[in-house]
Amino acid sequence: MTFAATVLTLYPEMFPGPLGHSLAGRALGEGLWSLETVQIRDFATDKHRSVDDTPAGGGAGMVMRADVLSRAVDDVLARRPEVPLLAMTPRGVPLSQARVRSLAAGPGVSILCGRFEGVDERLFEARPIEQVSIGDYVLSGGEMAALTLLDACIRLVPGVMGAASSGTEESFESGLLEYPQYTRPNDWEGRTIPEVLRSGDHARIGAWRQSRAETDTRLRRPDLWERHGGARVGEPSGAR
Ligand code: 6GU
Repeated sequence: MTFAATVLTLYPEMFPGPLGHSLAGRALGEGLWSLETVQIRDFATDKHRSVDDTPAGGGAGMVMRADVLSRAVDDVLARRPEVPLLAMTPRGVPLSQARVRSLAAGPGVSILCGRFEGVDERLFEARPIEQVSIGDYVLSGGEMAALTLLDACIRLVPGVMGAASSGTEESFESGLLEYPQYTRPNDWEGRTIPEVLRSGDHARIGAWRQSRAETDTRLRRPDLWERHGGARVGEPSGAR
């Protein structure tokens, strides 16, 4: 079974883009995932093929029309009824590694890429669309966000990553940032690799890595640390 990605966009030439290279590109060539783009403009009906109009209530920019988008969305929902449909928008629910993992375990994903100042809200009321954001900053459109989401999914599709621990030892899988990594040369500009990592003592190495994952998460991502459980009761705070 392969992971079927369908992207609804005004800019199909942006795909596969970077996903045609490296790990994802190799997997695409091997048929481990597939990519279809749908040109939203093909569902416009007027002679100028318009897909957007001025915002109700006034304001800057243009809003994507529900009537045009619904025809594109209905076409994809009819052809891929078992595949979840997402819309990339800064108004969406933040993407998580847990959601990525659940998508990668399924039959694929369909993704609507918004442009301009947004999408007519009535589309989201009338169709089963999950609105997703990739972070608290604004992109000029959903295409780069869709590429990001697809990259995160594809590397977890069975067969894509090979033996590389299938990604379960990484940042966010444990609810913590990953521990730092080092490689040779041992001495670089007078800085040496922590002795414990060269000791061959896997119990000590495991304990050191867990400790660094916790310290780094607490200092860099207090939000994650709090969700992970934060400072444990009964543990002396001096140990951290
Ligand atoms: Cl999913 N789309 C856009 N346009 N901007 C974003 C985003 C998505 N996530 C964060 N910023």
